[in-house]
Amino acid sequence: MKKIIITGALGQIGSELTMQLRKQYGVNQVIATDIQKSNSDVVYSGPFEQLDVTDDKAFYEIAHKYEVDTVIHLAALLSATAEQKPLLAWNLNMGGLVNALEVARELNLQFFTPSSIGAFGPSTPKNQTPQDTIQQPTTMYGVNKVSGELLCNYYFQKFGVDTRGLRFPGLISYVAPPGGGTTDYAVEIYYDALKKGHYTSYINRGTYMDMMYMPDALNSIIQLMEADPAKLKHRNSFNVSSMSIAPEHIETEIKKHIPHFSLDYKVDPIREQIAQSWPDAIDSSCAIEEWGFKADYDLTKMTEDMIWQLSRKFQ
Ligand code: AKB
Repeated sequence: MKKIIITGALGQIGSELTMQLRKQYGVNQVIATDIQKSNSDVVYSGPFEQLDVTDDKAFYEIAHKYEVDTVIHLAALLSATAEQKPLLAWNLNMGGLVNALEVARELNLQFFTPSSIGAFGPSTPKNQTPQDTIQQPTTMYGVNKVSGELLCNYYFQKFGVDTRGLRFPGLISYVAPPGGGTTDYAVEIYYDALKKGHYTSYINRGTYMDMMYMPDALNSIIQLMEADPAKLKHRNSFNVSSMSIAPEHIETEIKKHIPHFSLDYKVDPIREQIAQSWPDAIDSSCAIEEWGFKADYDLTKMTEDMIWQLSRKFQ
């Protein structure tokens, strides 16, 4: 039975992944950690430790104390915040990652960390972006993600650490909000649709980005971690996407449920520029071939579920 330590467990992915893994592997098999402590199910439903991932000793001690066999390292700053605080992003994103990899090497742990569509840049092919292609990002977040992918591959090749990763698109969820990302608009639009019947988008009409609904993201992490290593030609990290969309496509879907919904635009030049530097639509075929990646939700099905879940939440 797996025993997993998760960093950034109170973040957008961590909040849901922790609960799903506890359901799947048992409550005491999943050690949630985060730099902060909050009034959340993640903290009270099983083991929880406060951990600053840049503190290598504390990281090692917690992993050692609980005798874990897997580390899922999620703690990181997202793209828009990283652009505002580049030095903090470097120190946290790279410092945290190398500490997590060292713990995995020292304790012989399986390892997962997410990369992102942010690992691509303006010189990357925009459509059907291949798994192996030019990666010259122009953001601090992207620099962190490319360096992180290379570092994870290095730990696999040099030390035999079983490192695995996914290049996530924007993740959409009704549970925990994202914070500081470029793709956050695609979550905010649903909240505002229900609360105000209106959303002002900071991403421009016609700006495409890849997205994925959180249940598909969680399943893809679990599936990749359980995949037969002999079948993996790639490691860090796999392209995965379920849809390539611009704000007006979400508007059309929301209007099917909330006909009076309206969308206008007040473009934020920083986040728009980041979005413009990323692909429009990445190609997930290596993930499909090597470990059977499959997304259950397209935009229509995701919108139905988001609206239903958020309506219940706001009742
Ligand atoms: C962000 O917008 O920074 C993230 C990502 C795509 O990695 N959601």
